[in-house]
Amino acid sequence: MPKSCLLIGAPIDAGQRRAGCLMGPVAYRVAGLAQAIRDLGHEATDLGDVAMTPQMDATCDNPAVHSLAEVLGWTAALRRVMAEALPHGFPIIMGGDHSLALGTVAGAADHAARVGRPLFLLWLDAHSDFHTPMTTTSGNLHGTPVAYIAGRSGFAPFPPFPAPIPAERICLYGIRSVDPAEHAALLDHDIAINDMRVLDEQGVVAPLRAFLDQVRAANGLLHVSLDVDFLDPAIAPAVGTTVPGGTTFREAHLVMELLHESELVTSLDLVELNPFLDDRGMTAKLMVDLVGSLMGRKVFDRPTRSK
Ligand code: NNH
Ligand code: MN
Ligand code: MN
Ligand code: MN
Repeated sequence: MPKSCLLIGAPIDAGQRRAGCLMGPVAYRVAGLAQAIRDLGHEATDLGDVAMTPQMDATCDNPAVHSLAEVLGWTAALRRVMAEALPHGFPIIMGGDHSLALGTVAGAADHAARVGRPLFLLWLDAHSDFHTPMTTTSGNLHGTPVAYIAGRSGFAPFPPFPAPIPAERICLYGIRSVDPAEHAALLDHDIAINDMRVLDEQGVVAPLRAFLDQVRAANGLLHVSLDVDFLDPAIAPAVGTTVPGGTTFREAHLVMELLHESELVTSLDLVELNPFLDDRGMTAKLMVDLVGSLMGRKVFDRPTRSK
């Protein structure tokens, strides 16, 4: 089924400390994201970059937290943009660091409430991003969105998450870096944690299928948040927080192909691409290719044969 894709630039890098993520949307455009989608028979409209107004008087009790005014501004702006875009097509957010998901998933939750369907979240990432602004030691708010979305407390300067996603509807996938405070909190929540141990043992297909079956059974909406560091640093160097042992080229494409076949994905974030760290655009191009697989590109399209 052809989709109407809405490309939305979110040039945010306030959620971490290494400059460069704000060039992400430009890199996706240079790498030909819109055309790659059109080549697969879909529509793609580039809505340009979102504008943000910092919320200057916000404060947070944890002195480690930085750039709060900007992140709050982005959260409000992206929540609005996502909620407005969803009724019109398939939003693809071109980030920008992962703090953008504080807003995009809130907007998806607003939309889900409006249409009366449950929202599910697939988090493709090396990290669990389950800190609150009170537990983060790095002070980087890109490490907090899953906790916000799951309704953890400690987000005082942020508006309450519209309708927190119950733990059973959240799937962390590709995980291989969890801080002690996140680990302790995750033990209290029933979130599916498909860390690399699980994927090595069971393969990438079974755990993903199990989650997708749940989404289908509930007639749910599915937001996918794809962090570049989900991928192994050898194939995706353009990210500030590389963690060895990530998904391979083939595993990542297989995940995207399964997502395509499921026909369940309703919105997508592409996050953490830092083009300043890239090697001749290889990471940006790989991310575009992965979106291609998510949108239906196959290495070999087998006709169904009858005997
Ligand atoms: N857990 C670490 C922190 O909160 C790292 C988070 N970094 C990420 N998350 N890239 O995806 O600072
Ligand atoms: Mn409208
Ligand atoms: Mn992340
Ligand atoms: Mn990460």
